[in-house]
Amino acid sequence: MRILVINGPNLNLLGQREPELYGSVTLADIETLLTARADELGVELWCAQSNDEGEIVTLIQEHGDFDALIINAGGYTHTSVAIADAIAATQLLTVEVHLSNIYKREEFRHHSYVAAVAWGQIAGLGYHGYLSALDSLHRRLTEDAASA
Ligand code: CA2
Repeated sequence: MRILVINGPNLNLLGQREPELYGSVTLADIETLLTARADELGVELWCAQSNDEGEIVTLIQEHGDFDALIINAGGYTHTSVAIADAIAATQLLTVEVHLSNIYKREEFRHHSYVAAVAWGQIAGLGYHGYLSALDSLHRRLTEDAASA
Protein backbone atom coordinates (compact mmCIF):
# COMPACT_ATOMS: atom_id res chain seq x y z
CA MET A 1 0.00 0.00 0.00
CA ARG A 2 1.50 3.30 -1.14
CA ILE A 3 0.25 6.69 0.02
CA LEU A 4 1.39 10.09 -1.20
CA VAL A 5 1.39 13.06 1.21
CA ILE A 6 1.47 16.54 -0.32
CA ASN A 7 1.74 19.80 1.58
CA GLY A 8 1.23 22.99 -0.39
CA PRO A 9 2.43 26.58 -0.22
CA ASN A 10 3.88 28.06 2.97
CA LEU A 11 3.44 24.87 4.98
CA ASN A 12 7.25 24.65 5.00
CA LEU A 13 7.00 27.54 7.51
CA LEU A 14 5.10 25.49 10.10
CA GLY A 15 6.44 25.86 13.61
CA GLN A 16 8.19 29.11 12.77
CA ARG A 17 5.25 31.54 12.40
CA GLU A 18 1.62 31.85 13.56
CA PRO A 19 1.72 28.97 16.12
CA GLU A 20 -1.66 30.14 17.53
CA LEU A 21 -3.23 29.25 14.17
CA TYR A 22 -1.20 26.29 12.96
CA GLY A 23 0.49 24.89 16.09
CA SER A 24 4.15 24.66 16.99
CA VAL A 25 5.15 21.44 15.24
CA THR A 26 7.24 21.69 12.10
CA LEU A 27 6.50 20.01 8.78
CA ALA A 28 9.50 17.74 9.40
CA ASP A 29 7.92 16.72 12.76
CA ILE A 30 4.63 15.89 11.01
CA GLU A 31 6.38 13.86 8.32
CA THR A 32 8.36 11.96 10.99
CA LEU A 33 5.18 11.14 12.95
CA LEU A 34 3.39 10.08 9.77
CA THR A 35 6.28 7.89 8.66
CA ALA A 36 6.41 6.19 12.08
CA ARG A 37 2.68 5.44 11.93
CA ALA A 38 2.97 4.29 8.31
CA ASP A 39 5.74 1.87 9.33
CA GLU A 40 3.44 0.42 12.03
CA LEU A 41 0.69 -0.04 9.43
CA GLY A 42 3.02 -1.42 6.76
CA VAL A 43 2.28 1.53 4.48
CA GLU A 44 4.88 2.97 2.12
CA LEU A 45 4.70 6.77 2.45
CA TRP A 46 6.04 9.38 0.04
CA CYS A 47 6.04 12.94 1.46
CA ALA A 48 6.47 16.13 -0.56
CA GLN A 49 6.01 19.87 -0.07
CA SER A 50 5.84 22.49 -2.79
CA ASN A 51 5.03 26.17 -3.04
CA ASP A 52 4.29 25.79 -6.73
CA GLU A 53 0.87 24.90 -8.14
CA GLY A 54 2.22 23.30 -11.34
CA GLU A 55 4.69 21.23 -9.35
CA ILE A 56 1.86 19.90 -7.17
CA VAL A 57 -0.13 18.98 -10.30
CA THR A 58 2.93 17.15 -11.67
CA LEU A 59 3.49 15.32 -8.36
CA ILE A 60 -0.11 14.10 -8.39
CA GLN A 61 0.16 12.98 -12.04
CA GLU A 62 3.48 11.21 -11.44
CA HIS A 63 2.07 9.28 -8.45
CA GLY A 64 -1.27 8.41 -10.03
CA ASP A 65 -0.51 4.71 -9.55
CA PHE A 66 -0.34 5.13 -5.74
CA ASP A 67 -3.23 3.86 -3.65
CA ALA A 68 -4.14 7.13 -1.98
CA LEU A 69 -3.33 10.78 -1.41
CA ILE A 70 -3.29 12.94 1.72
CA ILE A 71 -3.19 16.59 0.71
CA ASN A 72 -3.12 19.94 2.45
CA ALA A 73 -3.10 22.23 -0.57
CA GLY A 74 -2.73 25.31 1.65
CA GLY A 75 -4.02 28.47 -0.05
CA TYR A 76 -4.45 26.58 -3.36
CA THR A 77 -7.31 24.71 -1.68
CA HIS A 78 -9.50 27.73 -2.32
CA THR A 79 -8.29 28.65 -5.80
CA SER A 80 -6.92 25.69 -7.72
CA VAL A 81 -9.11 24.02 -10.32
CA ALA A 82 -5.87 22.53 -11.71
CA ILE A 83 -5.07 20.57 -8.53
CA ALA A 84 -8.65 19.33 -8.28
CA ASP A 85 -8.52 18.30 -11.97
CA ALA A 86 -5.28 16.35 -11.38
CA ILE A 87 -6.85 14.46 -8.46
CA ALA A 88 -9.96 13.72 -10.53
CA ALA A 89 -7.85 12.60 -13.51
CA THR A 90 -5.76 10.17 -11.45
CA GLN A 91 -8.77 9.03 -9.39
CA LEU A 92 -6.51 8.88 -6.34
CA LEU A 93 -8.46 8.11 -3.19
CA THR A 94 -7.94 11.42 -1.41
CA VAL A 95 -8.26 12.84 2.09
CA GLU A 96 -7.95 16.59 2.33
CA VAL A 97 -6.39 17.86 5.57
CA HIS A 98 -6.35 21.32 7.11
CA LEU A 99 -4.60 22.17 10.35
CA SER A 100 -7.07 24.93 11.13
CA ASN A 101 -10.86 24.82 10.99
CA ILE A 102 -11.31 26.62 7.67
CA TYR A 103 -15.06 27.04 8.36
CA LYS A 104 -14.39 29.20 11.43
CA ARG A 105 -12.14 31.51 9.42
CA GLU A 106 -12.63 34.06 6.62
CA GLU A 107 -15.43 33.39 4.12
CA PHE A 108 -12.98 32.83 1.24
CA ARG A 109 -11.55 29.80 3.10
CA HIS A 110 -14.96 28.11 3.35
CA HIS A 111 -14.86 26.82 -0.22
CA SER A 112 -12.46 24.05 -1.25
CA TYR A 113 -11.99 22.89 -4.85
CA VAL A 114 -10.24 19.79 -3.47
CA ALA A 115 -13.28 18.75 -1.38
CA ALA A 116 -15.35 18.00 -4.50
CA VAL A 117 -12.86 15.33 -5.62
CA ALA A 118 -11.87 13.99 -2.18
CA TRP A 119 -13.20 11.00 -0.32
CA GLY A 120 -13.10 12.99 2.91
CA GLN A 121 -11.90 16.11 4.63
CA ILE A 122 -10.40 16.74 8.08
CA ALA A 123 -10.11 20.33 9.34
CA GLY A 124 -9.23 21.88 12.65
CA LEU A 125 -7.48 18.98 14.39
CA GLY A 126 -3.96 20.33 13.91
CA TYR A 127 -1.31 17.78 12.95
CA HIS A 128 -3.48 14.97 14.35
CA GLY A 129 -5.59 15.39 11.21
CA TYR A 130 -2.79 13.93 9.07
CA LEU A 131 -2.54 10.87 11.33
CA SER A 132 -6.32 10.39 11.26
CA ALA A 133 -6.24 10.66 7.46
CA LEU A 134 -3.56 7.96 7.28
CA ASP A 135 -5.46 5.61 9.62
CA SER A 136 -8.73 6.18 7.71
CA LEU A 137 -7.14 5.53 4.32
CA HIS A 138 -5.40 2.40 5.59
CA ARG A 139 -8.69 1.08 6.98
CA ARG A 140 -10.60 1.90 3.78
CA LEU A 141 -7.96 0.35 1.48
CA THR A 142 -7.76 -2.77 3.67
CA GLU A 143 -11.55 -3.13 3.61
CA ASP A 144 -11.67 -2.57 -0.16
CA ALA A 145 -8.99 -5.25 -0.71
CA ALA A 146 -10.85 -7.73 1.54
CA SER A 147 -14.11 -7.29 -0.38
CA ALA A 148 -12.55 -7.40 -3.86
O1 CA2 B 1 -5.41 25.17 7.92
C1 CA2 B 1 -4.71 24.79 6.99
O2 CA2 B 1 -4.03 23.77 7.03
C2 CA2 B 1 -4.62 25.65 5.72
O3 CA2 B 1 -4.57 24.77 4.60
C3 CA2 B 1 -3.35 26.46 5.83
C4 CA2 B 1 -3.17 27.43 4.67
C5 CA2 B 1 -4.40 28.29 4.51
O4 CA2 B 1 -4.27 29.12 3.36
C6 CA2 B 1 -5.67 27.46 4.35
O5 CA2 B 1 -6.78 28.31 4.25
C7 CA2 B 1 -5.84 26.55 5.55
C8 CA2 B 1 -1.98 28.36 4.94
C9 CA2 B 1 -0.70 27.64 5.15
C10 CA2 B 1 0.29 28.64 5.66
O6 CA2 B 1 1.10 27.99 6.60
C11 CA2 B 1 1.83 28.78 7.42
C12 CA2 B 1 2.49 28.12 8.43
C13 CA2 B 1 3.22 28.82 9.32
C14 CA2 B 1 3.35 30.19 9.19
C15 CA2 B 1 2.70 30.83 8.17
C16 CA2 B 1 1.94 30.12 7.27
